[in-house]
Amino acid sequence: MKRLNIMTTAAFDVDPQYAFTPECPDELPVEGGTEIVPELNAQATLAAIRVGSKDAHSPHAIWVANKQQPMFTEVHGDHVDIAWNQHAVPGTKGFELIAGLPKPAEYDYFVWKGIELDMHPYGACYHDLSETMSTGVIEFLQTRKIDTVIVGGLATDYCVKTTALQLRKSKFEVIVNLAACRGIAAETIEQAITEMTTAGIHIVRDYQELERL
Ligand code: VGL
Repeated sequence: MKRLNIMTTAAFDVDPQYAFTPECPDELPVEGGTEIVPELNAQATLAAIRVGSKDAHSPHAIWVANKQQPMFTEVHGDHVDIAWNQHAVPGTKGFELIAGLPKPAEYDYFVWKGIELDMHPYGACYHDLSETMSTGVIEFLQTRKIDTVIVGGLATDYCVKTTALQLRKSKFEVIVNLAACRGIAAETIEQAITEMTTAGIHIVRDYQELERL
């Protein structure tokens, strides 16, 4: 890939919320989730624009796991797939960005996703699973003449992967910084890396490798 040009590069913080950290054990805790903050901040120094996203879910969403509908069971609907533990409910700790990150209003663009009871998107670029209703972030990056996006966040194997693939489909050069991500399970992380590489996404180990590009 060609050298990183700060002026045309954006950094994307995907769902770096307590919901996906061990601080919220009843939500979707990802080992080491809070450790990504210094890497997200470091990669942002290589970018002119910083954008971010957050899950914003109702406790009454149809995909919330319960006794009748345990986690991972199939949920029927156009924009839901499987049941997940309740997570990232506005007003709770799980909704908050991990300490050390900017506040949402301090980003250049910010996406809140999954507010509808019958929609559970993974990627931050579309509100729906069929990827037709834009959240506006791709158009924002295009307007700002961004051609390269460095991506990190939680979790590698779900929301980070889907966001990176969506950006790639819109012709951005996409770099996923593994040190700025943590994933849910080793097997799905491996699969995600293969899928992203196949799509032409660059994978780097950490900020130091990014700096050398
Ligand atoms: C996520 C599973 C369910 C994520 C969100 O942010 O990666 N994963 N909801």
